[in-house]
Amino acid sequence: MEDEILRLKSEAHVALADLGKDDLEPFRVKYLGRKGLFTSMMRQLGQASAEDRPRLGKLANDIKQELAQAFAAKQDALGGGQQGVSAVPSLDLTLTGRSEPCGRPHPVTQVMEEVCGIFEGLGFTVAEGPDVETDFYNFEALNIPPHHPARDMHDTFYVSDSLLLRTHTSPMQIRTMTEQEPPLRMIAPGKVYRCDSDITHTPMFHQVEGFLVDRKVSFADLKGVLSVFIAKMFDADTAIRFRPSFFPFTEPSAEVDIGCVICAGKGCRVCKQTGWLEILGAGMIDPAVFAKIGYDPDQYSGFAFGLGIERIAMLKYGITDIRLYYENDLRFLSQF
Ligand code: 2U9
Repeated sequence: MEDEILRLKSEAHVALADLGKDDLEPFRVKYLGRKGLFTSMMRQLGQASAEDRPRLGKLANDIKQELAQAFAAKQDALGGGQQGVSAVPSLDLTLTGRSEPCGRPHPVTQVMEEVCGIFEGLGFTVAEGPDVETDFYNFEALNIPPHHPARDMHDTFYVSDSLLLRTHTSPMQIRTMTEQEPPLRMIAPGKVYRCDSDITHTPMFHQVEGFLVDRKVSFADLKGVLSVFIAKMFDADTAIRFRPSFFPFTEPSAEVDIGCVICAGKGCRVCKQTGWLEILGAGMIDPAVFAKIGYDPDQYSGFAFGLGIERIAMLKYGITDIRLYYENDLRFLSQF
């Protein structure tokens, strides 16, 4: 029996040496398969004496293993390996799978949705409009006539003499007022464009502007709405202050600061040692704007506000360079 095992071994190795790619599977079936020569040889071991059986069994097993490895090497060499038919298992089904990286909304989108969600909770509707606007909706109707110095501040990208990339989302408020009568309570989120680029400015950024128009709307209403927004967006006990300012489309106007979220008002590099961070601008809609779109300023009053989403997200997450948002570096984006 031992001679028979050794003869089968050398026959198989000679056959393996001459194997071509098409002969792989027939070889495997003939020598290593469930009904192959080695398997039937093992079965015949039952006829060997009880004394020889363990030694012969081990010999036949070792030779089969060795042949299976030589066969797998041949398969690799010929490029003929096939999952499931390989003599040596090439697939470990017990291994845990590789996890696929999972995408998520961009941090600017996340903050945009959070801001819009807060105002929607306060009863504001959402209106979106075109990125390419007319001079009338972007400037003229907002009390910014040609040659007004405020036009310089907006660093406008012009498409033609009368068409431009909107520098704020205020045109949507004008469009809404020309189509609907008060009471109105609306926010306008979207992309805006200004020819400006440094660590706090990108040529495209996102704004949410909002306005409320009705009879007897006062600055107190503006303070109430913005206080609720800030308490929900940051901490409930965040300090707020309104500083007088100027915008051509609001009178009076204010810039709104919150107590520095980094140093809690003590003074640090981010708040330039003031303890305060500017987060939005606001004011009572200038009667001249109402006159432009045909509302009677004696009947209606309203407030408006505007905020930059990238800036809010920078303050919320402690981001120091606005350009990081638009470099598509997953090491940055996957943190949010
Ligand atoms: C209408 C009337 C008034 C919108 C306003 C601001 C103040 C403001 C800036 C915040 C940061 C722009 O993104 S930013 O650079 N915006 O300070 N925006 S009041 O006022 C309006 C809008 C529409 C009809």
